Amino acid sequence: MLSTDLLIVTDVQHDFLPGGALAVANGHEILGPINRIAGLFRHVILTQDWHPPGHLSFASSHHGRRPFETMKAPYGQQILWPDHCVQGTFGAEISRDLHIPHAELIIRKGYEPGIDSYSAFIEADRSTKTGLTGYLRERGFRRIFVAGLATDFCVGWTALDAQAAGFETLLIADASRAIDTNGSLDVIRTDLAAAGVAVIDSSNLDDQN
Ligand code: VGL
Ligand code: ZN
Repeated sequence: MLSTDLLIVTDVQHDFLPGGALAVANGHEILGPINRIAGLFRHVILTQDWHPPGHLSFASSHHGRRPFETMKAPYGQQILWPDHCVQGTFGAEISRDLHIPHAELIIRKGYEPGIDSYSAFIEADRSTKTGLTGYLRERGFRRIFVAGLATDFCVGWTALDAQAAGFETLLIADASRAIDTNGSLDVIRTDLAAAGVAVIDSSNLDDQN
């Protein structure tokens, strides 16, 4: 891989893995591929979903609401989730089975009590920025590869925003798994294709220079 390539490993946290509060089906299957491809990249960063207790995205924060229902938030439609990735809890920790000692940055997101953030770049209100675009530009990265959990939310939205920020963006499908609620996987596939994000397989990386 080139020195201007970056891998973003998204939300490989206990709560998204089997046994976790918002377990992604077969989420653990990405660990092998991610650990392997991370070694191909000189530059890797991690993201970490990081919510305060009582976060707006939690169904438990709204009387009578159930997980996976949709609610109208001040900034638009919001899917309600089980409590997950609460700051400082075991579930919010990055999995110990992820072996990427050379990861250079962990970017946390979703810490605003009243705003969700699937994307590592811009929160769900679509105006609050995390600062990641500036960080990547200052460091001179050109090509951004995204993998992790979950394809139809944090991985997909991060890839869309990376592409929109002007980076050539590739999503590594076999190193990601989806939640797939109410057709969300089909929606993100359509959006990624429309935006020009390439969806590739991790085996393609061995052929990249
Ligand atoms: C995610 C739902 C809620 C994700 C985070 O990492 O894809 N999904 N919070
Ligand atoms: Zn979350």
